[in-house]
Amino acid sequence: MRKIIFLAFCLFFFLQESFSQVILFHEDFEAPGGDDSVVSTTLIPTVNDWGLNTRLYCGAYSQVCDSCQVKPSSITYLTTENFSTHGYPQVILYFDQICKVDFMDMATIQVSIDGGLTWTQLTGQQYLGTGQFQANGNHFAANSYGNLWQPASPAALPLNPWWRLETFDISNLANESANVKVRFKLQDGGSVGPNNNKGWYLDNIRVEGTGYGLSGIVSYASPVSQAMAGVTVLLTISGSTYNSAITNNSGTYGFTTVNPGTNILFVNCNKPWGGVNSSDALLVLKHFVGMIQLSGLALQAADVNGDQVVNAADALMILQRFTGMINSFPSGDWVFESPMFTAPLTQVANIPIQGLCYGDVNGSYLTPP
Ligand SMILES: [Ca+2]
Ligand SMILES: [Ca+2]
Ligand SMILES: [Ca+2]
Ligand SMILES: [Ca+2]
Repeated sequence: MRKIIFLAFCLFFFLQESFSQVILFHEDFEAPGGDDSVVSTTLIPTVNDWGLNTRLYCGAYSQVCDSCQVKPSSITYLTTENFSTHGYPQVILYFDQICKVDFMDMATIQVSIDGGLTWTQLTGQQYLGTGQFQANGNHFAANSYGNLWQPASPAALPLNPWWRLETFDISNLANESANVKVRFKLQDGGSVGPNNNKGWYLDNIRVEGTGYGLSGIVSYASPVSQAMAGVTVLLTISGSTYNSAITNNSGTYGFTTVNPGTNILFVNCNKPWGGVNSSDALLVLKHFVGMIQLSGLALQAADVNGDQVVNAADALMILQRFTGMINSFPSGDWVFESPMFTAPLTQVANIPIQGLCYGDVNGSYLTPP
């Protein structure tokens, strides 16, 4: 249920924001799932493990975090389940933390791209936050935010205003990998044990990927194709539009991120209809009697009555509209290609889209700007 609610939440934001990242991993420790997508392990098992904590939490809907106090002469890990970053050249790790840990103990973060066999420690090279991290030797401690975490008072009890959001760009370590894990490593150092410090608190661990972008030119399928500015390109999955873009003066549309799944592009165009005369009707008749073979977009544009076949009825209707006997087609005014592709994309994609006015089988229309 937690995941369903979360997916609905994500969908809401995909609809609200024009450029969204894709969430590749997420753990908020909330009920009913609790800490079900992370695993706690320790080198010397004791009762003092990573565990849910309901006294501290971060975020409006949060009621629980995960925490661990330094264990004497030991190392404790909180490790995420595997997730894939395939198709995402940019990968960002976020988490909220209170690191009320003695400076000589070591709270570090590591990334694996082989399902946990080997690990790479995150350093200042990846860190995008404002806490003291690299200067600490690439670990967090009670001194990471000046006096906020009261480094001079080891026994001070952490409070909810102490939460800080951390951001690491792990793209250079963990992009395009099928078996990525992140782990939080808490290691005893200096004097044995936590030195009265309450420990490390984590909430809202998430990894977001930015996929390969998609762009292309929308053009009118005339013999010399004409770029179409100001038309709307819709990005859809399963019939639902989750993003849209308007073509610029060069007819170019662009999307920075594409949601995973089978995507179909559609075009909305409100430009005036035109380009149709008896030459088009003649081409449709020639196609009907087998003298020529219309195909692709021209064939679609020929079916002006929208009955899925191209015959003399379409040719007649084209003549009727050209001569002003009718002023619309059952099919509508515009037809565009609707390219389909699968995401995540494996590289930057360029997908051109062509359109025609219904009836303009020979593409003679000079489209308005
Ligand atoms: Ca939480
Ligand atoms: Ca210690
Ligand atoms: Ca027809
Ligand atoms: Ca024409």
